[in-house]
Amino acid sequence: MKRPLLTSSLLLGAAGALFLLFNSLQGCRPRTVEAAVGGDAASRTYVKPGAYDEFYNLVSGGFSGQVAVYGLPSGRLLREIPVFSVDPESGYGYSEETKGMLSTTQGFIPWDDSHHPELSQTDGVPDGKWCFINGNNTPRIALIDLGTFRTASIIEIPNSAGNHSSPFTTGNSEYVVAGTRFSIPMGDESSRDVPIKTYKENFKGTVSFIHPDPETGKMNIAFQIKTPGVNFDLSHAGKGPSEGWFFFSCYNTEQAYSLMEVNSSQRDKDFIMAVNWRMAEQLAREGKGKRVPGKHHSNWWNHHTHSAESTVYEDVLQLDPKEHPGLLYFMPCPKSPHGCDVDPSGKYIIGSGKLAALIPVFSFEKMKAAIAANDLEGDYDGIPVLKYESVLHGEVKKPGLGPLHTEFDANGNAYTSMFVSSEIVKWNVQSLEVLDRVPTYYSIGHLMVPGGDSKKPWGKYVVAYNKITKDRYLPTGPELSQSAQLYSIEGDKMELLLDFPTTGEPHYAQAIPADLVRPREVKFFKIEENQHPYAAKGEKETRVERKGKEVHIYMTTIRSHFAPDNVEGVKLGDEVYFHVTNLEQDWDVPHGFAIKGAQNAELLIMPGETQTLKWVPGRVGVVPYYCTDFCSALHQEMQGYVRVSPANSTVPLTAYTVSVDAEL
Ligand code: K7E
Ligand code: CUA
Repeated sequence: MKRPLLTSSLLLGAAGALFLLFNSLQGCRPRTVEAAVGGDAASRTYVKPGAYDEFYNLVSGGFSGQVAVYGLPSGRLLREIPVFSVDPESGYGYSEETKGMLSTTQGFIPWDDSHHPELSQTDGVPDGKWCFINGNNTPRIALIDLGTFRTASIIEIPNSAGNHSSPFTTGNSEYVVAGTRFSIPMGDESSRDVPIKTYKENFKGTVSFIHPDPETGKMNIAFQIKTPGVNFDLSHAGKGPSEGWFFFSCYNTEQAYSLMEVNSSQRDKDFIMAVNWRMAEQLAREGKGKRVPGKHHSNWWNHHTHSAESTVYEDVLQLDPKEHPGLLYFMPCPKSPHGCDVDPSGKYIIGSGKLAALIPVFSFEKMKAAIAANDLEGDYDGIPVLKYESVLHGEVKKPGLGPLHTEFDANGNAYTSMFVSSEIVKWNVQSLEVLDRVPTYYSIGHLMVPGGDSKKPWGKYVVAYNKITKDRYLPTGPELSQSAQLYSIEGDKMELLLDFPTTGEPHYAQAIPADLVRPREVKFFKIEENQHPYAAKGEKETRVERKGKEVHIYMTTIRSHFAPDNVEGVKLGDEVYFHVTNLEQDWDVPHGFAIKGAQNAELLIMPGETQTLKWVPGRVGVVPYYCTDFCSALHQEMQGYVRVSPANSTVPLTAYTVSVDAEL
């Protein structure tokens, strides 16, 4: 079945007008600020000095490639976690140990675009163990361990391009998903080298189900489902009655490949794709899939060696839905849906058509009934398309302009972000009645309620993550910090409480009570458990070794000196590796390491950890190194020298330390 495309110039004109609206209203200013803020807003967000916030708020950094952690309700920035981009502050991606985290089949990739943090879940509720996030550009998923707030593993997604509808989780984090934004030709070289014009014949999509090991957090791709060539945008797992299903929004069902802003908006409806992942899991288990080319890296942080390890997989298990009826269904969804959200009861699926003037709410029960009754309007590239009217619970009429994303509270209400009309709209999931609306400043993208995409939202707040900041803060040149806004949802009416700037561009975010995260907190690494091959677990183990052109310095740090702090016998042409072990066994006492002229960032070494900086000296002389983190009253004394001699020098390789406790 192919529905007719809107090709008449009249309809194109109408579509054009919608784009104009969509593009031109991005700075529209709602009511005045004064009217929007209550008098007691300050006391409701004030966290007094020394007191803690109630929630951790993990926010995507967008084009920063990282995840930022804020406290709520204060909006205070607590930490920026390096994930997909190198981070000179911590040495992530610069130290020899961390480079492997960013390794891919295309080599070392130092940047990505991170969009959707998703907390791991137990019984459909965030459990405070991990936070996943997608890398959009070079398709990857990362897992952050909330014991350390560090990236613990990263897996590359093969046969994908633009990993956007990712990494949403099933109710017990059996899987996180990755759906490709761009469809592409796949397979061997000759099948990939095809004219772009052959999109319809040759381009396909995939959705992948990634399994994180519950113990180690190491990830592998359990199976991948091949789909028609469309763009996947967002997704969410079913829960409760819809547990076992996954829902993905798709656009560009026109299968356009150029002038997308017009050509991919022709159809009146695109789709929500429903995936029976329990069935897929069963098929995979029964060996029904096919191993197809799909080389990818799975990188994992080994907490004992304090180093990244990479496993390279050559292929991936793929399922073809054409061979397995019942695996995939399409539900028609108006106008280029973006968000795809499932309410806490698991009964309703919300599609948010960016260009639609309503919000369709689908009923899982009706979807099951339509499947059972074979109530189809046809098929799309071999996949059954259910009838819109048959699967619809109802439509939210006139909610606002440019609906993007929906989150939920525990009382049956939904909160939808409206990009074009710059507002949050609250509505009731059962009655579909609009209950309240508040302006956002400006052009909200995602929004987030603590636990708001889970079975049991904690509610209390909704946070808007805005695309445009304009005049909200003191100007800082052409680029302004992006902006988040905190609203109370405890009463019937939403109330603006706080604005706070964010790092990078926030897309999605998650929040969780701090009490659920803190029991796993790691304060330092036990030195006796350090299995780094170049660790020096005491100053007696410090030394220098030459292996041809490589010089390995086994170094330690403790307040307030390095051992060794004088090294001689390094020659031009050598590669010097400083393997620095931080001997401290105390909370919050990292030491830093930097050496003059290093074409590299510093190291920041946590207590009990070993990290390595590679340095290639470029000239003869005596070169200082020092600790970069103000660690004690004698931090400024924490320094050393390396003597670099000409390539033909006969100065012997020696290292010595003159320090008060060198023999400890
Ligand atoms: Cu910013 Cu989730 Cu990538 Cu919508 S997406 S806004
Ligand atoms: Cu160690 Cu400053």
